[in-house]
Amino acid sequence: RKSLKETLKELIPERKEKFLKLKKNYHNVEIGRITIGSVTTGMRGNKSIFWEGSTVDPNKGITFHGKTIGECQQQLPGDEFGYFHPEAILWYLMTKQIPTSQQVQHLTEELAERGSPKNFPELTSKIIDMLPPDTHPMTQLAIGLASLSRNSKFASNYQRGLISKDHYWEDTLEDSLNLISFLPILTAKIYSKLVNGGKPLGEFSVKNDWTLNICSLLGMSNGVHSSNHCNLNNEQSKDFLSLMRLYTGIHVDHEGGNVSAHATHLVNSALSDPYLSYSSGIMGLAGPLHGLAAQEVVRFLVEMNSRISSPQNTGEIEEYLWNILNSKKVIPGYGHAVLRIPDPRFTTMLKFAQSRTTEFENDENVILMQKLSTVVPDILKEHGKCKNPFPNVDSASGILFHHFGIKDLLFFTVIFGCSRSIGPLTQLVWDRIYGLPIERPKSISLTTMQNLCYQS
Ligand code: FCX
Repeated sequence: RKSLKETLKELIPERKEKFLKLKKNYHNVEIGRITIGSVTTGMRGNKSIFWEGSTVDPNKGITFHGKTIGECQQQLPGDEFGYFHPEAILWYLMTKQIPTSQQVQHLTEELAERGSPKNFPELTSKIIDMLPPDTHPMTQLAIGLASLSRNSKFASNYQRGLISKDHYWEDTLEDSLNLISFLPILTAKIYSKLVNGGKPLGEFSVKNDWTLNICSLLGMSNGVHSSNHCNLNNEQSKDFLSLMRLYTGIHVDHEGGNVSAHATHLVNSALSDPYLSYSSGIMGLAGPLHGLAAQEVVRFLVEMNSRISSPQNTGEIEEYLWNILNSKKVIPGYGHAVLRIPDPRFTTMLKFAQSRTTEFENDENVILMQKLSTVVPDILKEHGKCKNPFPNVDSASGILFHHFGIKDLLFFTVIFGCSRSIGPLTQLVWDRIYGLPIERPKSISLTTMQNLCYQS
């Protein structure tokens, strides 16, 4: 049974050779144009970031090494509901090969061992415990991740001059797998501060897979309701585990240009270790226009339901939405910088809700979420500014977690942050394998742009 690292070792020579050949022989082949528009509207469409794990096609949505979410659900080993484990897509993103169930099991056991309490750094626990309880959970996550840098194999070996460029990838992989494996305990520490005065909500077990450990440590898997904040019956805790598996499986990557991926990749290009790099990614994910939209959507739905008579009342809903738009606010959960269709991650989450009607039929927030997905696009089209009037990934996720008892709005993006570690950290390993240099694009001033315009 070859480990992920041993499998990578065999793949690297051929792939590295292909990369170096392209880099050497095709240095000057043009990829695309950079215009004043690109520079003044957030580098939209500038194909200038090297990224392999996934691509977002405006009209197809996300594909992971070319496979859609549906194809991944069919082809990757998964649970009885067809939801692949994050460990399965981690293997797939890292190797571009569909893992066998044994390989997934092997990686699952490896992550559980790496992430067990005996290996979780005491300093990070103390730092999180010391933070004021009203510190935003995403700030806590960023601080926790940065504090783990003390444990970075890459940083210590690099400082001691013990690794050469050809071996950067190995310590980057080591740190990345440890970071991913530490997330269940780190996430649960942050959550238990929010809802349980910092007292543990559940147990970690090396026998659990990564997702089950997250659920168990959040006190959301059956048998460990050590707090009164959630009272799921067995059926519901199975549903919650499926939701967490589905959610964390499809949020792992969304090509390289989104803020969290881009920041992680950029910071690591300076050889900051994976903990510092992903901590930077999390600081970007904490932005309301990016990952924090997950919490903004839940706040929006709960507040809207408190203002309208029923989640089915189209007239009231339309009036409410126009007020939002006319006061120059955004409707969270809608729009996307690349997508021009409903986000397939949204439709996958919606399908989860629709396949469990009895569970959700009395949840007004879930009903409103579904209703909005039929009303908002036409309003945004009429409003005429938003290039993508359709629901994005954040439209459905938070409200489903909220339904099962994760009521604290500020926490949703932390779960997003658990999943989003997998894609960007995979890219860091390959960035170091390919020996990508520090990133240093040119900047340009308004004067220079004006001169360009008035000359031409
Ligand atoms: N509601 C209201 N107005 C919106 C809007 C929305 N949901 N989405 C875009 N617009 C507006 C923009 O504010 C902009 O107006 P402006 O010119 O006055 O500033 C105009 O439409 C053009 O924006 P557009 O080019 O379509 O979108 P951008 O690429 O600039 O921004 C995001 C994309 C996602 C940031 C934007 O659609 C938005 O703010 N959505 C709401 C927040 C959200 O859901 N973010 C999650 C993002 C995604 F899921 C992810 O993190 O991957």
